[in-house]
Amino acid sequence: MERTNGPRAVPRTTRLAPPEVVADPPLPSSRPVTLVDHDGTRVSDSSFSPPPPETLGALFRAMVIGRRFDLQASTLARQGRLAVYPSSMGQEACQVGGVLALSDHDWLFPTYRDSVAAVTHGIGPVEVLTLLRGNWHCGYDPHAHRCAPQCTPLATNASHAVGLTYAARRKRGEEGSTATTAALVLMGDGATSEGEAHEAYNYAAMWNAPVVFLVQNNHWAISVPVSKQSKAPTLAHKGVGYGMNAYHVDGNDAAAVYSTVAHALREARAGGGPALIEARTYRMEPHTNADPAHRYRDQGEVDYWRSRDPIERLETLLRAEGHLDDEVRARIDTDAELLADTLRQRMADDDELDPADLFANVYATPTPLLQAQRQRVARVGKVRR
Ligand SMILES: Cc1ncc(C[n+]2csc(CCOP(=O)(O)OP(=O)(O)O)c2C)c(N)n1
Repeated sequence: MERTNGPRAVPRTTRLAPPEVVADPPLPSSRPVTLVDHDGTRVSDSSFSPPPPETLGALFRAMVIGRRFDLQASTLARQGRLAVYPSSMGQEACQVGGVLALSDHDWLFPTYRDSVAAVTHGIGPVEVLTLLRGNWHCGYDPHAHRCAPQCTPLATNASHAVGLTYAARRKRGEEGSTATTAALVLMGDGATSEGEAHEAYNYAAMWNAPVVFLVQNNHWAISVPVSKQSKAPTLAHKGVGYGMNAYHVDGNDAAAVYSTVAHALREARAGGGPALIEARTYRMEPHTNADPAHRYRDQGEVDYWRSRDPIERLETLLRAEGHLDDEVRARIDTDAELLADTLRQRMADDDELDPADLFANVYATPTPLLQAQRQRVARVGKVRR
């Protein structure tokens, strides 16, 4: 008689195979990769070699120029010339280290926080700030610069990068080109909690997309500390869960960020899969010029990170090793001042902007709601570009 209760007898041929033995994936270390300590001394690392002196010099120069640009942009926001500005002061090692590791075929996918990265990528400072002036377009040609528009919705740039590299691989097959297009996605600690980040990580791993996600863990998502966002031992562990290469790096050490991103991009281009890099750094300024940061974080915390300044750290090393002196430093400062002067001048001289343009290219036939919004904005009048 047939059994009605209990497990069905499985015919011998369809029994489940014994569990496959899989190699343990390498877990990111709780000690971040560091090549230059916060006092400017070298640290040896068994996995990553430090960049050569000329690259260290280029990283330093780009950080000094980036900080001057950032300070000028913050001032322009206070003067009302920009609608808003999210400063990346203190995060220069990430902004610059990631971008200088890109090759000519690669793409950059920045967020609103990553204006210094975009300037380092070679986009004009005025063009980078176009969106933040309230213009309807991003200010530069993404294709010409291989740089996506700065993204405000969190983590959407991560999916765009996966899609772009996947499409580039298909096109490469059709066009017979041999170069692999890789992408660097910049994102914050808070963005790693977004559903879209997880979809992007999953597809990147499934499709073996050559994408490197550089998570700038600056400790705060507006007023929410990272400890209230994630239970993972490090944010890099999130990459392991998706089957990605994952690294945890000192985000105020430009040499370490550069070497790790360059390594991850090389691996990704060679078919080794995507990577998630957590770079631990700090947001020195409020979330934007409109955010009262003193209401949710201690000055002591800010001072601690100020003593870990990424620019001073590399300067100490370069001077100690004879690659930087007062003369070279003064030349870099002059170039940085020139950039700030040009930016100020262009912001003062450029035509006024009509905010009604924001509505011009949305729909062929605008909805009643958009029409009402347009009329309300028109009452405010023109603003300076
Ligand atoms: C999809 C989405 N949800 C919410 C917001 C609102 N928002 C803007 S910035 C921000 C915090 C982001 O923090 P983090 O990712 O750590 O980046 P950071 O600003 O520190 O660079 C939030 C929640 C948004 N822009 N997009």
